[in-house]
Amino acid sequence: DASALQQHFDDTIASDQRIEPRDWMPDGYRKTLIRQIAQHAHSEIIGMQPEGNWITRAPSLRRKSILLAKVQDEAGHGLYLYSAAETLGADRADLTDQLISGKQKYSSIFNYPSLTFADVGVIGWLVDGAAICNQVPLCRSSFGPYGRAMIRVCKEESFHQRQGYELLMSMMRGTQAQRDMVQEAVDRWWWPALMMFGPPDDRSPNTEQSMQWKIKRHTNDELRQRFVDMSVPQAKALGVTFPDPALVWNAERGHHDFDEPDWSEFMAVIGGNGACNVERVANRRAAHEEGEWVRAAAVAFANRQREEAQS
Ligand code: FAQ
Repeated sequence: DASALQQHFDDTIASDQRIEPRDWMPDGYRKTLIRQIAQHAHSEIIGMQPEGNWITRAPSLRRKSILLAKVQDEAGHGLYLYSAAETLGADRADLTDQLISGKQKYSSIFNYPSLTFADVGVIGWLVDGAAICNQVPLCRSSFGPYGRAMIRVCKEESFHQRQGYELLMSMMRGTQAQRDMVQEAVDRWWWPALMMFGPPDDRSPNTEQSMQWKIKRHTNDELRQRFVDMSVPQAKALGVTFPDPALVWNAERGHHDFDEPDWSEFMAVIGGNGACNVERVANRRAAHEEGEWVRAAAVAFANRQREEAQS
């Protein structure tokens, strides 16, 4: 009966076991996972655009091939995550419709423009860095397919992060103009990177329940703090600064203090009013519409093969 199913679910969560697709789960748990996984998948797909912008203009063949491979990895992550959402009963075509109609969100970070080639390095370093910080704990998420997907995704994101850092190291060894370009890109991406972790805990409607369900393993503020602490020594080694005068080591807390991002900007961006929201979604919609004949051809081919196998 219903209470026995709920009890079994609660016990599974309490004993740190995994919930698998065929297990009974509360509707809210399923809905929350579909929301988070879909948003995550959409982020990977939309996240191809800021860096994709530089593929044709990468300064060398080596940088171009690295960037191509990285952007292609993001597509793979997106597809992998859509598959995880499908194990919960979501329909992939429906999720795409929700993205291109603006009903489902994707990460705020991808609504900022990538203005110089240094942005490619900074996205790798800070954006992939924040993504890893957020996603490593998700490898222990209570839903099996999501946790397992995160393991592979994190391995690739770590590689991406080093790629970004190495690119920036090269630029910092270059001319003063190149160093200035890196600093300018860091100044633009720092605050948006902090916003990736979501609203502060006291304004995060989903955190408490998601922590109870062990979908999330840390709160938004905990992970944001971890990211700041991790990034400060990396910035020092690189020779750049973050645009926050309040950023100082607090020996008592054993953490860095830092200022709040502009949460009204965050709300505007997730509400669809960031610098690039319209362009990002329009590009995704155009790709979907222009790809219609490919999907139709794939279905026709599969049908013909099935008919041939039957005859
Ligand atoms: N942007 O109650 P909470 C990548 C929404 S990494 C947009 O705190 P939650 C790799 C939230 O959905 C980026 N929306 O929500 C890459 C909720 O919306 P609702 C993707 C945001 O879920 C690198 C509302 O605000 N990573 O793509 C954001 O408990 C380089 C209230 O917030 C993931 O998605 C935001 N930043 O915590 C690719 C990781 N923050 O209820 C290419 C998985 C919050 O209106 C290049 N997701 N919202 O529908 C998570 O860990 C969580 O969903 C959080 C938000 C932490 C993002």
